[in-house]
Amino acid sequence: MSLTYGICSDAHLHNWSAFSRVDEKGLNSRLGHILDQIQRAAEDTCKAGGRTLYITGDLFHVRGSVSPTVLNPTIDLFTRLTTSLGLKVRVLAGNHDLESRDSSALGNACESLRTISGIEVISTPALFEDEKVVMVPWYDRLDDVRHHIDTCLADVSRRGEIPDTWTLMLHAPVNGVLAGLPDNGFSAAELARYGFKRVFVGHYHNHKRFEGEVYSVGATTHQTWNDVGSRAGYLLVGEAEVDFRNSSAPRFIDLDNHWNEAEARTQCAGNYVRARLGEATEDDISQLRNQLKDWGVLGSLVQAIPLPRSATTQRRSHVSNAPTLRESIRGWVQENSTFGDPLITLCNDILNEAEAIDP
Ligand SMILES: [Mn+2]
Repeated sequence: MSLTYGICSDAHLHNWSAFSRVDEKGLNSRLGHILDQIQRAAEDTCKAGGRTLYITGDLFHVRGSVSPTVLNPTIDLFTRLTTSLGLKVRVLAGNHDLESRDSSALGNACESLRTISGIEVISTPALFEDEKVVMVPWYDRLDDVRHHIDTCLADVSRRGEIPDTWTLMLHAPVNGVLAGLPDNGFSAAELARYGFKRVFVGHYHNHKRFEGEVYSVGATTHQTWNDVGSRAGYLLVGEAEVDFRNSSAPRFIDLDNHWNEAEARTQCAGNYVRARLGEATEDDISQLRNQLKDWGVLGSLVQAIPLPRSATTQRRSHVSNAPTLRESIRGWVQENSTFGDPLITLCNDILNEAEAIDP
């Protein structure tokens, strides 16, 4: 029996609009990138000697409605994975796959794949003896998830086995995967305490490894500006190790002013790049856009507070009469605070964010 398998999560198959094109066959280019990454994960799983690809939820993006131009290429891909590669694919229900709040076969969009031989769709908790994997789909309330994990554990012990030879896969929030979110999910420590060999969790879009062999799988690719800085890709799981492979799909990145020319080229090429200019004229903006294009970006978003082309002098004289909001803040910080320049920079960044527009 092979003890190697692959795991993908949070593919969010969708006709994404930002930066997408439609190819000659009518396929959305961004949907194509995601399908390609699932295929890559499947191929790498086979190369590593694995026979199964697990998908830990949110295969689809739009709850309760999957468009034919998304569904049909997805069916084609999964058919190829099971026929050409001979893989088994196990697809767990995530919240985005579901029309309902809790997982059920009737409301799970992934069930449309179950007619493909070799695809198993997990809409209710299930144990797979062949690779000793427990899968628990999405339930809105954490206590329901806990209840289902307990039931599966009871099933494991009824088989005369101990949990530490089994692996748990679920779709649920885990605290500490994404910065800035309140801790209202599972703690990794709680999941580790169940005593499984490993726990793999889909839902939050960032790959992260916790103490106690608990892993946030991470999304298959970047999807929006919320993903800047997150780790997207897929996992190859062996008996002794878990290997994270970065997605090779375009990423959403922020232009960093500290990059030199060569670094900027490397970082920008083939990615979607956001740049914040602050106050800038139309000329500044188009100059930066051309620069980004020259560096090979696939798409760019330049955020700026536009100034009229010829108004520089006018603005200066205006400024001398009445301070801008930025100048007022600078003045206040200098007079009243010991934090000085770092605080002024922080305030300006917040203002840039608040005032930013996509021209
Ligand atoms: Mn989710």
